[in-house]
Amino acid sequence: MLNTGTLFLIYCLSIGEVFMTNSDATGKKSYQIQNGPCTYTFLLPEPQNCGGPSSTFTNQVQRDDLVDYDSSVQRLEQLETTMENNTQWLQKLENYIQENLKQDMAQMQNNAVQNHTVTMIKIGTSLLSQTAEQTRKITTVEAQVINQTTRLERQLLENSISTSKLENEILQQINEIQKLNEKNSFLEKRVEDMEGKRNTELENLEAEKEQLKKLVEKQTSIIKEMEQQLLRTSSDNSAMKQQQQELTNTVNNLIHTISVGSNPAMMQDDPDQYNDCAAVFKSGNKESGVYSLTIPDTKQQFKAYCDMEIDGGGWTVIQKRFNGLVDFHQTWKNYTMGFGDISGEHWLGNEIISMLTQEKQHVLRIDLTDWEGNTAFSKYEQFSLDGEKQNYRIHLNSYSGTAGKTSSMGQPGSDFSTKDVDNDKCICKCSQMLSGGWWFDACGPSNLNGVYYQQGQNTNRFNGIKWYYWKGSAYSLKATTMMIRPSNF
Ligand SMILES: [Ca+2]
Repeated sequence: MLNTGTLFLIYCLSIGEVFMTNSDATGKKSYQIQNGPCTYTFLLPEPQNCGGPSSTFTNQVQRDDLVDYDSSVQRLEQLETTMENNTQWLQKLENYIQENLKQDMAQMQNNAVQNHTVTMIKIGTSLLSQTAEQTRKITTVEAQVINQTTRLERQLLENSISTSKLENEILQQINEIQKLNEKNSFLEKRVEDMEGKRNTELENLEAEKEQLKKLVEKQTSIIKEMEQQLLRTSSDNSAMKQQQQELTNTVNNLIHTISVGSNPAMMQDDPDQYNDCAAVFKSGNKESGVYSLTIPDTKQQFKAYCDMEIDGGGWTVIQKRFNGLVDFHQTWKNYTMGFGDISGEHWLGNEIISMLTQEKQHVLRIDLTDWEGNTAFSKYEQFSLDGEKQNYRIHLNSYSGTAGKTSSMGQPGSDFSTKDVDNDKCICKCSQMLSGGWWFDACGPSNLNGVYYQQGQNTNRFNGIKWYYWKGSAYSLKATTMMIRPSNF
């Protein structure tokens, strides 16, 4: 006889792991089998009194011998029947289990396949979505790359267009420069031609200038010669006049001597006593003419013309002009010592004038005559000349007279200048420009020692005998007299 529990366990072990057994109140035992993810629970009946009764039974056989034999046989038969039933039941159970197992396995396989499929689908879906994402990103990147490429291409195109434009412009500029160069060359050639012509003209002009210069030099020498001739003539004339004047003076003196009788104060007999014409006048000699005088504090004699008629007389004439016979374009030395004809046109001399006016205060009177017969005078109550070291600087004060409301002598006084000594205030040389020696300023409104112009030629002359505030700057006067007299006369 087989124990059904043992068989069952053997079976269960063959298909899985039996891991738990329990007995419940009915005496049945439960078994749990784990097979993969499945757990099976079985309830099996337990055999009762199988061990103990066997010894009891053996004892009863021995005691009763065959009394209970019949009952034993019956019992055995019952047991056999039970065994068969159990075997059948086990077979059924086995079948059932096998059926269930098959189904479970199929189910499990199905589930597994489904799970795998789902997982695979999930993985596939995930892969697909990732692929889609990657694809989308790639597409985006591609689009960006395309955009960049397009933009770069466009820029390249624009750059190439700009380059073409610039090239065109450069070509145009080069053309312009070439044209300008051509023009420049043309102009340079023209300038060279013109310079050549100009040089030729200049050479011609230089030659003409040289010729003119020679001509001018020749003319100048002729003029100088003529001037010398004129001077000779005029000096002859002056000498004759002087002789005439001396003769007249002699005659006058004789007449005077005769008329006066034996007058011991006669100037000509004792010139040491008279330093100027005022003294002569006061001595009783009231006749205008040439007198011999003595420089104050010396025995140096000099001759002077005395005007004894104008404005009370007693005037010592220091300058006289009336006919143009004496050249007043003289040197410093001549103006210092005096020149000309005392009885005619002359300059008394800066040294004598300086000595006289420094010795005592003097009045200066200037009488002027124009070519229309008008006369005028200018008078300065104070007049003096410095010495030669101060360039015979003139000092004037207290102007009055009819020859202009304003003095034509510059104030304050100027230094004396001659053609060879320039002391004026002009960057030019006034004496050389205006002729004569004078107290030029720059060059000032007067010059009574200018060129003597005859009637009809005396206007529009800027280097003539000028007294601006009477007749203007371009009128050359006919006659002038400058004379001095002590203020206390
Ligand atoms: Ca000068």
